Amino acid sequence: MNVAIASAALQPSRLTPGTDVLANEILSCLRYRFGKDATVAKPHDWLAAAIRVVRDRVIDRWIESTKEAYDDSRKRVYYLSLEFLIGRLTRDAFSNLGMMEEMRAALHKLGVDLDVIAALEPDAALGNGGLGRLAACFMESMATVDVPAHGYGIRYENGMFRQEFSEGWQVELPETWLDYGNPWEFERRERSFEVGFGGLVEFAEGDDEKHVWKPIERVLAVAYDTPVVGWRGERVNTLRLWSAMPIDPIRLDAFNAGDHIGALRDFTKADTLSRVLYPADATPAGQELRLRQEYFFSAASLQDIVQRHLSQYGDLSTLGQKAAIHLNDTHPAIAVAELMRLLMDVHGFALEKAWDITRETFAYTNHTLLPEALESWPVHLLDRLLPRHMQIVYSVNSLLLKEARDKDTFSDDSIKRISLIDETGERRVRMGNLAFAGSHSINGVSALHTDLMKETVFADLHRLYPDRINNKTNGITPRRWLLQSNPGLTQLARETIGDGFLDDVTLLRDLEDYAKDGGFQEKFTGVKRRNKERLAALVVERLGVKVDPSAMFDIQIKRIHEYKRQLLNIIEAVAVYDQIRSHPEKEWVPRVKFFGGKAAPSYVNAKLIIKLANDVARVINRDPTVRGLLKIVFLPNYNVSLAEVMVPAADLSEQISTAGMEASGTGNMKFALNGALTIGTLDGANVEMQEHVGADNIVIFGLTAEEVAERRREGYSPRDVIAQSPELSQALSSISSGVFSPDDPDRYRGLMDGIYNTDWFMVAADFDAYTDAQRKVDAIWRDPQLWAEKSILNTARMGWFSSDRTIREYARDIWNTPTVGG
Ligand code: 26V
Repeated sequence: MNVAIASAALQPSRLTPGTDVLANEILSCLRYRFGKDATVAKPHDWLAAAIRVVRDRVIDRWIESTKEAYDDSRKRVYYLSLEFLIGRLTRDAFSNLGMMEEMRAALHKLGVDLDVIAALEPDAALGNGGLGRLAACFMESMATVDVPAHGYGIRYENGMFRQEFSEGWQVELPETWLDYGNPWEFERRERSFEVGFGGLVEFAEGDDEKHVWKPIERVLAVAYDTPVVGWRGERVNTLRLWSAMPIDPIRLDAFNAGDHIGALRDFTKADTLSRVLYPADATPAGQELRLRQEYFFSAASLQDIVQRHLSQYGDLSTLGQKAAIHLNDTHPAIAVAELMRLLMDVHGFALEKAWDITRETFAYTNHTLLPEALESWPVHLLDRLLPRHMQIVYSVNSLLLKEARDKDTFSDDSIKRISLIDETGERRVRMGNLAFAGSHSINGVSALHTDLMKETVFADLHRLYPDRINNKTNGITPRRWLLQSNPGLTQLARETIGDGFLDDVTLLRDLEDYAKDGGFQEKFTGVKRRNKERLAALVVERLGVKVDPSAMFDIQIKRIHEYKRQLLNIIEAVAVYDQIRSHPEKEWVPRVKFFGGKAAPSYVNAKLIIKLANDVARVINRDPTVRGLLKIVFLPNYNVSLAEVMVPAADLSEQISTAGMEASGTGNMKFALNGALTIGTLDGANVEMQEHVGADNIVIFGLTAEEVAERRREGYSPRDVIAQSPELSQALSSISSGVFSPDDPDRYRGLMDGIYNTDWFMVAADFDAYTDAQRKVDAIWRDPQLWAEKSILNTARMGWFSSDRTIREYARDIWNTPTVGG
């Protein structure tokens, strides 16, 4: 299906050359770069040619942006992230450059439909979920608010897996996004660095103070650069992704001796480093390859950063004044030890001085409190793979523990918790503590999450360094999540309040004046209706299921995880199904419940939840007694591009995590900006969304984070709760007894027993509050004007959640660098 692309037409700028010129450039690109003419060019060729023509225009700004940063010696920001969940790039770039309409016209002249070829671009899915998508939004916002920034990551050949369903079960298939090449990237062979592993540490000759690490293995990190265009194309930053290569691609001696496989061993070994993205976002990866990936990209990035700094300033003692290195979670935390190594072993700084420079340079964002997602590496593994780094960890640990001991207010237990080494079982290095100790700023991603960080994982470190933890509530880029994905709403807003909000999305608040205006409500609802029709068409195309666009579209899209509680949503659907059948006389609000999301391949319960949703969908969707009042649709292969179609089509956004467990959420922001009402718990950024949109315009239910903690402390008994709720008992027992799995009646017994016995995620405890909240949603829906008003107010009041605001706060409070606008 083609998703219509319209852009917020900008004033023609010096970047827009005119339709005829563009059309000619596309033709000559086809001819001279690809050796084809219009008669033989395939759709992929047209796309590649169109991209190159635009890319060439980006290059001038790119070079200028890079030069400017040299000229005025501005501080540079380096964003280190193992994930960048970009999605398609082309629309972003065309639209930010204001070239969309001209490109459309130029291609049209050549008989090519821009929407058709744009849909061919694969998603760059180099991330799992929220953390990776946030990195992509941040890259776009840094370019927009004029922060000179480089993103650093890995150029995975296989990004996030493609999800298919086989009889309702998730099947993972490799996604090969580079099959047709990647016209946006530039390979920089000349920008390559060696990265070592293993070996031993020696003293430098004649100097017992200085250590020399002699790795036994070496690989080459080769840079691939992608330009990141800010809004209106003023600044173009760089996303630099590293690809691993063997230093000697082939061992000729082995080859000539007939050992053809052995001759290529180095190649295979290096190649695996940048081969696949780890598809887990909360379960411990544990494996050596993951640590190798983390060190590989951290070490390459640091060499690059240090080299750039030295060539401009000549001396590393000023590094922290001229460079801010940001750690996106602990995945690049080994960079702290690597910078220490470079400063001490290569550049001769003493331990304390190196530690000062390091802390001045680094900052760290924590994205989860889930204990199982907090990284730690066995000491023996780090020692074998990175022996010098292990020594450095011990050295900085003694500085850290001395500071704590000197204070006299820390008990032995609290010193044990501050230590970089966890000695409670197998000795492990705590990467969160290393990142914290090595940074001058540690931030959470919503107000609630930051408070919880101070009270839980980092309580002791926070007591030792009370000024370091700060909050930076997440945001989303309004360019991708409004202007591009919802051209209808963008156009309506422009007609109503003018163009100011294109540059400052908080100006959407001017729409508040129209929230009760019947004429405007009708137009607003009309836009939503067309977005729903577009999604309905996609559902027919992908699943052969018909859904009615006048029903409420209730959507939960995100990674499948027990704490996100897709199960609560499914059980509620089962309860409603029971009700519809047992009370056919009652009036029900017609709903379509949409799901989308991937489960980590090793996460058994998450995969079972997907199967359950599909089993429940099959039964409900085929039951004539339901009379179409309830439908369930699980769209496979949820990714950024699918989100761009689903988000603008939502009436209701499900943000129902167990309070205290979702660090922020960013999908919640995308939906509300596009006019969906939220049903949600007081978790993550939902709390701040309630403050911004107003308590009347969001439906909040359930236990608070504090209450969840209290219930767990006092010994929560789900069985008692279930016994009190006939609806819940009925739903659980029908799932448990095989009503939805007649082919395997015990399939869900274990999953349901988990709720009866432990219910760690408080599904039972929140169930009645959730169903009450859903009936409240129904009541609002029955009053279309009231719904429209609340929906408009959501759009009008979500501007604060722009990632431009978030980045300005990072720049001001953490990186100490100026921004424009705002
Ligand atoms: C953790 C791990 C653990 C080891 C295995 C591989 C792996 C890969 C990713 C992660 C990160 C999980 C943390 C995460 O994605 N957090 C999400 O960050 C979003 C942006 O701040 C936030 O909105 C979500 O609430 C939070 O769950």
